[in-house]
Amino acid sequence: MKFELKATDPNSSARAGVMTTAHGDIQTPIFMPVGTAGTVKAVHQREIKEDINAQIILGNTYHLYLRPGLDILKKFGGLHKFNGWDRPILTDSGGYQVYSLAGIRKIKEEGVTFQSHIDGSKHHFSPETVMDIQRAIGADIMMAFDECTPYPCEYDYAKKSMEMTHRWLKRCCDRFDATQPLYGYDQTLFPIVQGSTYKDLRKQSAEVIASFERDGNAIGGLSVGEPHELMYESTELVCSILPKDKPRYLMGVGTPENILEGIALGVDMFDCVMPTRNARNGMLFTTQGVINIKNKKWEDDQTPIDEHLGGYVSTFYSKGYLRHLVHCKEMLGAQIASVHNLTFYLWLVKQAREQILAGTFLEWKNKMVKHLMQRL
Ligand code: PRF
Repeated sequence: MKFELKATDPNSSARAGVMTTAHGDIQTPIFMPVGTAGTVKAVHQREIKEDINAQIILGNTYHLYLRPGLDILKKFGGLHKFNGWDRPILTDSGGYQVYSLAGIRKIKEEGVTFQSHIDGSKHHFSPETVMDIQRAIGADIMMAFDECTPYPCEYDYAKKSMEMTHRWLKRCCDRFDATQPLYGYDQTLFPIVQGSTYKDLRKQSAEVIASFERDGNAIGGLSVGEPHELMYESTELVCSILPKDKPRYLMGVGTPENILEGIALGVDMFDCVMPTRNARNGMLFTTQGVINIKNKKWEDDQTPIDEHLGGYVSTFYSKGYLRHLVHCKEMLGAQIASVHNLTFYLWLVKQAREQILAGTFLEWKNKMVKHLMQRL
């Protein structure tokens, strides 16, 4: 994988770049729609590509391993062939989903034993098995196996956990380097910085992670309930240590505001369930601010969902019609709202990139953060 910086903002740490993967280029900064179980919920591949113009989507090791399982994925020749998405895919390692979804789990040095959230069956993930699973999925970008600590977290626990994540990373790299891709194209591995909200731990973790000299680096353990200021401080500190010439990925972030602030601090990649999950609950992000489409005030509104966005569903359907669909829990409501919100997120990072290339990012960002988070 290659990463080329195209521009750096003179007034912040924001950067615009291009990542090159076996399944095509990614213009950064980028938002990656979450496709947990091999599908971005309620959205067709054609819409992700042609309406939303996503350049890369996410998959989850934990979910894909449980269903459809590795035998099926291997028979199909990997996730790209299985779901028909021919652009890049990044898979999370399970180092987060195991903690947030699985039933009773035991974390040991060797790995994690957990119960499936689907049928209670018992499974084991280790740094090695998680590398093998991501090889079988065929992700362009694989993530290291880590432990995401909760917030708040005792210092001693955060330190021990971070040290184990570093040891797990060594095992991930050894397994990754000792194995080959299954489907004839290159894959790469990103390590993950941890350390909770402790500055000395974050610094240490960023230094250790950088020393592995992989193609890109991720920042984990944030956006887990800590105040935004702490998230920004940790991100700033970690970005000042991670190499400039490699992409930085802030995992599970966030709101439009979080993304713009993250870009200003030097982050290149983001993912979050927020645009799709909130869409299903009627929360829409628009170029004019945030809308709760279930609100009665939209009942007779004949204006488009967002006429400034330019996407198909956002211009074609009215707020009043979408309100009716979401109100009646019609499936089409979830579909339209999801496509709309993702179109907005991809529009946002594209605008940010253009502002960085033009050298005007910081001023634009400060204006947009206030504008976009207004409640309409
Ligand atoms: N680790 C992994 N995936 C993640 C996180 C993490 O810390 C987060 C934290 N916001 C989201 N997704 N492996």
